[in-house]
This record gives sequence, C-alpha cells and structure tokens, in this order.
Amino acid sequence: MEDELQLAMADLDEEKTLMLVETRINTGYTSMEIVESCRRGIEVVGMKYSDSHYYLSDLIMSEEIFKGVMRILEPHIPVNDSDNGFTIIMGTIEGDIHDLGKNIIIYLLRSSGFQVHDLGVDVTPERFVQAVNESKATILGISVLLSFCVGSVKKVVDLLTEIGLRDKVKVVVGGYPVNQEVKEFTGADYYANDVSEAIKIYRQILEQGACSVSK
Ligand code: B12
Repeated sequence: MEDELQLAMADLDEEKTLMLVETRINTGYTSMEIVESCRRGIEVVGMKYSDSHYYLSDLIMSEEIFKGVMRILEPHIPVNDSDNGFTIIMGTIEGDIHDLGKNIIIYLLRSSGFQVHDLGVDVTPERFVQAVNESKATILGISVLLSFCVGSVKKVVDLLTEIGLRDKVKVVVGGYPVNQEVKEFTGADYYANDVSEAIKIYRQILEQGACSVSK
C-alpha cells in the first residue's frame, strides 16, 4: 500500500511530512507506526543518495525533518517512571555518528521502565566494555549504520569474551545494515533493524530474564 507519509519523507517535503505526522497522531496511529513510515521514507533518501540523485545536504535535510517528527511524537510517547529492574547500556559504535534510530529505541525503552545509560555516538569498543564492567547492566545495545564499522561491533563482543564479561550481558546490535549475517559475524545475541523487532527483543529479554534467555 502506498504510504503518503513515507513518500513525503522520501521527497524531503518537510511541511507535508510534519502535517501528516500531526494528522496521524490525532487520528489514532501509534508513535511506532509513524516512526516506521518515516524510517522507510528516510531509507529511500539513503538510496537516492547512493544513486547520486541526492547529495550530502539532502541527508542533512532528512535528519532535520526526522528530528521535527520526533519533536511532535515525544510528548505522545508514554513516560514510565517505574523501574523494571533492567539496566541497558546503549551507544553508536566507533566511527559512526548516526543516532536518530538509537535515540528512538532509547525513548521507547525508557517508556517501558528500562534504565538506559546512553554513551552517545562514536563509542570505542573499550568504552562499551568499560561501561558494562562498571555498571549493573545486563543488556548492551549497539547501533551501527555504516557497514565499515561492523568490525568494531565484533571487537566489542570479542573484548567482552576476553575479559570474562560475555556471560554478563545480552548483546543486541541494531541499525540499517544489520541482519542475521551481521549478528553471526559480530557474535551478538540479537539483531534488529526496525522498531517493532527491537521492542520484541527487549520484551523477550524482559519476560525471560536477561541472563537466562535463549539465543
Ligand atoms: C540521516 C542520515 C545521515 C545523517 C545522520 C544524522 C543523525 N543524527 O543520525 C548525517 C547527514 C549526519 C549522515 C552522515 C553520513 N552518512 Co548517513 N544516512 C542517513 C540516512 C538517510 C538515515 C539514517 C536514519 O537516521 N534512519 C532513521 C532511523 C530511525 O533508522 P535506523 O537508524 O535504521 O534505526 C532503526 C533501526 O535500525 C533500529 N536501530 C537502530 N539502532 C539500533 C540499536 C539497537 C540496539 C537496536 C535494538 C535497534 C536499533 O531501530 C531504529 C528505529 O526504527 C541513512 C539511510 C538509511 N537507509 O539508513 C544514511 C546512511 C546510513 N548514511 C550513509 C553514509 C555513507 C553517510 C556518510 C559517510 C556520508 C558522507 N559522505 O559523509 C556520513 C557518515 C558520518 C559518520 N561518520 O557517521 C550510508 C551508509 C552506507 C553504508 N553501507 O555504510 C547510508 C545507508 C546512505 C546510503 N544509502 O548511502 N547520514
């Protein structure tokens, strides 16, 4: 089915995108459904950039529009002050500054009662491991959008193994280029490249208990 919001995002039509988001939020669409339409639209922006139909300035424009979408959606994402007992470390891997997807996942996790420590972007493998070591986190989420940075995600998992922390955390890797192959290459426990898959994983971990969940 043709999705008007996805098309407006893909066309970098800021006014129409924001108008459609307002309309959808007021007509019963969930924030997750809206984010997913926008994510699919911005994926097209990426493809047009690869095909040289769009330029770097268009990628920057898509970031601005997406941030505008999130400003509309944020007040509609329920706030949950209760603590479900799970602490998560999140960050974008070294060399990569993409953070729109990571930030959305963090909103949703916080609204589900997870305590999230956000390490930000361009995070070295050593910093991820240090954060796991110093915290009570049982889940580590790593975002990666640039294919050539996937090797550094593997380095995080290898370092965790090397210093005996691998069994302490479930590693979830997420982002546009992530698939089963990336999961296997990096040694992560789970992968997600859209919001509903991500939430499904965290719910599963929550239901089964982080350290006993089957992979
Ligand atoms: C916006 C954008 C930018 C913005 C980023 C702004 C920001 N603050 O993040 C800017 C303009 C800065 C940028 C820069 C660059 N970009 Co860029 N960018 C994009 C674009 C168009 C959209 C990314 C995005 O935000 N998507 C929307 C979010 C919601 O989706 P998402 O990130 O996939 O996240 C969802 C899921 O993946 C998942 N998820 C994400 N992280 C995690 C983590 C966990 C733990 C879990 C569970 C789930 C999860 O949940 C999210 C919610 O649905 C993509 C195209 C694409 N297809 O992704 C290119 C893209 C990623 N960029 C690309 C490139 C090449 C670059 C540059 C190298 C360009 C340049 N010449 O400088 C630089 C790199 C800068 C750097 N060092 O990181 C390429 C990467 C190609 C590749 N194979 O590696 C892409 C794919 C475009 C393309 N097709 O060529 N970019």
